[in-house]
Amino acid sequence: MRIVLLGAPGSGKGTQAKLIVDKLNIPHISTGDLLRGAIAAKTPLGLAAKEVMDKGDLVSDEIVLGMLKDRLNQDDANNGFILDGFPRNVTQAAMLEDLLAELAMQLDHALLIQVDPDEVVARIAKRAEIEGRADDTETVVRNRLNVYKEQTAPVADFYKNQDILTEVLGKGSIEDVQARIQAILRF
Ligand code: B4P
Repeated sequence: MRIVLLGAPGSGKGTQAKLIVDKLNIPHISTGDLLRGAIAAKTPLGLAAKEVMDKGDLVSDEIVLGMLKDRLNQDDANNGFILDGFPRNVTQAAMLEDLLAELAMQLDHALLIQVDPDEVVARIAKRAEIEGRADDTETVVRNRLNVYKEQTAPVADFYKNQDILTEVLGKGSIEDVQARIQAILRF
């Protein structure tokens, strides 16, 4: 199964993706995690990405696509994957479509996790206390939410037009949300 997970920052994409891969045995590909890995390894790409991520802006489409292409070419992605945090704008959605066509692959589902902005801010504030991520401060989170509204929300229409979009209520416990996702994906 090939799945794209969409949603605002803190909507639960990463949290839900980890639970889905445990059940479906497909890789969880998070562009946020790939970028944080490059930062931790202090690669030139990571250093360039860090400055942009710390402000809550989007890293360049070319950098993210290059990373994603390398990841999708690994053997474990042959039988399916869950993409978390990609595509982040309509350009990336079109780039993904081209890349999948090149690999003779097709998406099965785009899931949009819907959570109120106040809930998202509260969740990220909690994570900030635990993990101390540089982009989880209140000012940066507000910018990330604006970037989401302006650039990422339109991606939902892209998949709605392809008839593969399903909205998932992201309210309630992690288990509640997972149960809704499992009902949609039927596993
Ligand atoms: P991401 O790593 O994607 O960060 P995120 O949006 O905060 O993650 P997520 O939404 O998965 O958080 P989660 O739900 O797990 O991106 C970070 C940055 O990387 C971006 O701002 C951008 O700069 C860059 N980037 C990434 N992809 C890019 C791309 N394609 N193009 C360009 N730039 C890109 O968790 C949130 C918190 O909520 C957790 O603490 C979790 O425990 C909690 N939570 C989850 N579900 C809950 C529930 N039901 N109830 C209560 N708490 C819950």
